[in-house]
Amino acid sequence: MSRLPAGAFTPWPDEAVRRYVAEGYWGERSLGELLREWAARSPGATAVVADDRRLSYAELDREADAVARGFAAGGVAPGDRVLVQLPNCAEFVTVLFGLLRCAAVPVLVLPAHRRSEVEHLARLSEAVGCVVPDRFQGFDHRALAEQVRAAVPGFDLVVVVGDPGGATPYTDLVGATAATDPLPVPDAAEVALLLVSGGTTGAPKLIPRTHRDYAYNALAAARVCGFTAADAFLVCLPAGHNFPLCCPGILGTLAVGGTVVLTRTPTPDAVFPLLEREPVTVTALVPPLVRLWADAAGDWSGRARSALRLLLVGGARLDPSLADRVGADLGCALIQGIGMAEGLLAYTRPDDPPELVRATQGRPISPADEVRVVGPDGTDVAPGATGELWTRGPYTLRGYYRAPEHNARAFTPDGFYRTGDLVRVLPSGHLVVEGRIKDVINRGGENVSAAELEEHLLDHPDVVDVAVVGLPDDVLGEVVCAVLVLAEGAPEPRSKDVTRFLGRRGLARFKLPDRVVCQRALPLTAVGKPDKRALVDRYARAAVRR
Ligand code: OOB
Repeated sequence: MSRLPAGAFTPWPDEAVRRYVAEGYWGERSLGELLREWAARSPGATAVVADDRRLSYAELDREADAVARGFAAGGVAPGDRVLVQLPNCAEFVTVLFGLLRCAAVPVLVLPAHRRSEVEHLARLSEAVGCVVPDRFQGFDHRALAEQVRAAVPGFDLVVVVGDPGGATPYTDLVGATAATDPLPVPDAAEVALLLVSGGTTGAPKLIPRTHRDYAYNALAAARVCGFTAADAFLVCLPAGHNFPLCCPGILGTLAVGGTVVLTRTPTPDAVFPLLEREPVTVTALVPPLVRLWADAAGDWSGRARSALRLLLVGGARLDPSLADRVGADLGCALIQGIGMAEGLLAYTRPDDPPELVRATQGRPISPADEVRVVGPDGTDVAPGATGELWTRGPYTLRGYYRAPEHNARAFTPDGFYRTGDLVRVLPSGHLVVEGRIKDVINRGGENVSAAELEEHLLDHPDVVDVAVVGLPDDVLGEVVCAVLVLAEGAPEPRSKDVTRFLGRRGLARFKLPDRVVCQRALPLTAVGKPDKRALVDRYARAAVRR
């Protein structure tokens, strides 16, 4: 069931579909229809708060319809892909639901992505256009959108939230038509949206999520976290990321009738005054932000602090001593977990013993999640031993978007997703993340693919060989180190020169190396591959952050 190009979506096998439907994991309604139900249930309740905008459920419902009609009038057809690269603002939510409601497929590009990523994702998804802010954090997104429009055939529509320049203003889109023709209603089995993966190979991959699997993801996570209509969820991390979007995030909060509050900046100086005004009860953070908030909590007034009941932490390893500071300094309960845009989500439970909450990454949120822990030979390790996490289930993908070769490696023939994460499982079913075998650096919750960076660096005229590794860091967990081998006689570049080179190639800032070192040759392993472990050992001491 798909209006997408061939190879875009790998369906679950019939047997799994029957089971997930029969056992009630998958519903029949698309996300756009679900919003209609949520709005009918509590039309006057506050759905979205951001900047100077405050939308009730009825208003959100109406604006999403207006956006949908605007896109349809602008020529966006069912199944068309549209990049959404918005900061955390009310329009992120209205545009998301507007696209879902005209059966278009939002591609959730993050605001930090630059030309390299955006152009690649536009080509890969064959997008018909994008929705961007005018500027965000000093960066001109309108200019980037124009570059992509010039480079990618068929990418014609640029909608701008804010000052439109020569492009289509969001306000025109919303006011475009008063028509009441019925909007196309996608089937719940269709792909609703595409998420960007942290990736292990060269360029980022796209993850198709269907209406029914994503709706289930949101609701199951909301249940596990005890979300109710009384909750107000603060979106601190970029809204297009799976964690704040759906784990339970924006969708899980709306599903239970709560309020979604969005902030463009997650730092204490921006967030703490907001917490004074809005009685936020829960938010989701990556570990470096937990540390920042805990350090600043002394300045936090009792009023802001008293509302916050729960903090969700995931995306990267949370040090148990930092976990302790959630209660001590921030005065709220902690749920920690491991999640992935590909699907599987594990969380600790509110009634778990404190030791499990501080030192494990929780257990899968769905009874239908299947988890295997596997050794290098592909067989299950002994109970409690460490191995690679393989998983399948009602909200875990069966294939990346248009990536047949990668899919052949990333999935087993019986549909398990090989996560590349190393875990062990406690008798209680809780997972403990012990590391990873994929070549990714987790920089404070942002995943940087070593291969992607290496490909760019090899294009530097003076570089003949390169290895990108993660070095341990107290604050970010890991930082990015590029080890370069230079051409005979080439001058040793300064770190700045290398990051400028990568910046000019349009790479997101969070991927730029924190440290650049040069060697005459790379150490090799017994099979002749770059010995990354030796490089980490050599440079681990004296790691410096940008
Ligand atoms: C979520 O995360 P992604 O897709 O940006 O990244 C997923 C990857 C995981 O495969 C794992 O390598 C790493 O990030 N990760 C963790 C972790 N949580 C994620 N590594 C160590 N400890 C953890 N607690 O889409 C996502 C992240 C969190 C919650 C929900 C979704």
